[in-house]
Amino acid sequence: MFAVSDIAKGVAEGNFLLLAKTISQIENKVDGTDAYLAALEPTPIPIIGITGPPGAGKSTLISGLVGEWIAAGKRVAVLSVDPSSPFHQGAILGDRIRMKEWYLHPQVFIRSLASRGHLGGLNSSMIELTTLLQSVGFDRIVVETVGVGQSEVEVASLADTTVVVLVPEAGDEVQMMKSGLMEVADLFVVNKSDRPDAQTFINHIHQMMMENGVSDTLVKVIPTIASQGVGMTDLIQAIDAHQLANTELGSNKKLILAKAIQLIVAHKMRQIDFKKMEQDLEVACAKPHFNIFEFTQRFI
Ligand SMILES: Nc1nc2c(ncn2[C@@H]2O[C@H](COP(=O)(O)OP(=O)(O)O)[C@@H](O)[C@H]2O)c(=O)[nH]1
Ligand SMILES: [Mg+2]
Repeated sequence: MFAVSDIAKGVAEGNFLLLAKTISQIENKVDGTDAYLAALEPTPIPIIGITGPPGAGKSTLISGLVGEWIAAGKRVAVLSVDPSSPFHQGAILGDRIRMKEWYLHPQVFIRSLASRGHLGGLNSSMIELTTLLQSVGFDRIVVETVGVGQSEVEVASLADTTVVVLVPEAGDEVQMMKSGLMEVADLFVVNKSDRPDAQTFINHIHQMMMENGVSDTLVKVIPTIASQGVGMTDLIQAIDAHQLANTELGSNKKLILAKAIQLIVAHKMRQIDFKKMEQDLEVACAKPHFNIFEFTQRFI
């Protein structure tokens, strides 16, 4: 694996080749990955998670944020995770078009990741990859995920600030309740606010927040028109304010604890021989009175 200092040197010069290779190595868990990760010296750069339904304008929004950040001299990394679906290629192509002006910019690293069949939709190496990005000189780290399945909940357990992007459309309010978005959102963005029903929708979110005991001094609702670059400054201010509050409240410690547990569970899972489990099950099931507790004990 490559020396972190060489990767950081490349990042400083706008050459992301070694970084890209290292990301692939980590995703593939090549030999030595655990030791490599354990030797990283990450900076506590907050991770910004952007989630929401497909087509809400997440990539367009990120493109706008990137524009503001690089103008301020920041280096930005964007990881976008798409569910592995027949539309995966299409989604990546779409993102490429949306973020095209940044693909070759020396201050911007963009990488699309497959979700690799991981249950909730997030790539299973996200904690590893974001920690790598925190160690090689980026100032802003963004993770884009499509809000399907459990991915909002997962991104909330990864990101210091979770931004939920919605669009003013009838029926969304019902969806929002179902998927528990109230619990995961640190900020709501109502994108496509050029639509006539935007204000009604914003009012609705405020009302739902009240019903769910979510304080609107903590969780802001920001209207944007990403395709016109409207609202980017407000959003950046809200993100910065949330991260400041987060540190003051000590919420970042809770997040670290949750990530530690996640990593330990993942590590334990890797030790289980699922092939053998399947074979043993054949035998165990053939006997009368199969007991699942007795059976699982052998694998714990
Ligand atoms: N009318 C309008 N269209 C937008 C806005 N933001 C994004 N779009 C369009 O919505 C479509 C989906 O955007 P995209 O960023 O790919 O959404 P994502 O799937 O959430 O990443 C694109 O055609 C964008 O041009 C907006 O504020 N207003
Ligand atoms: Mg997108």
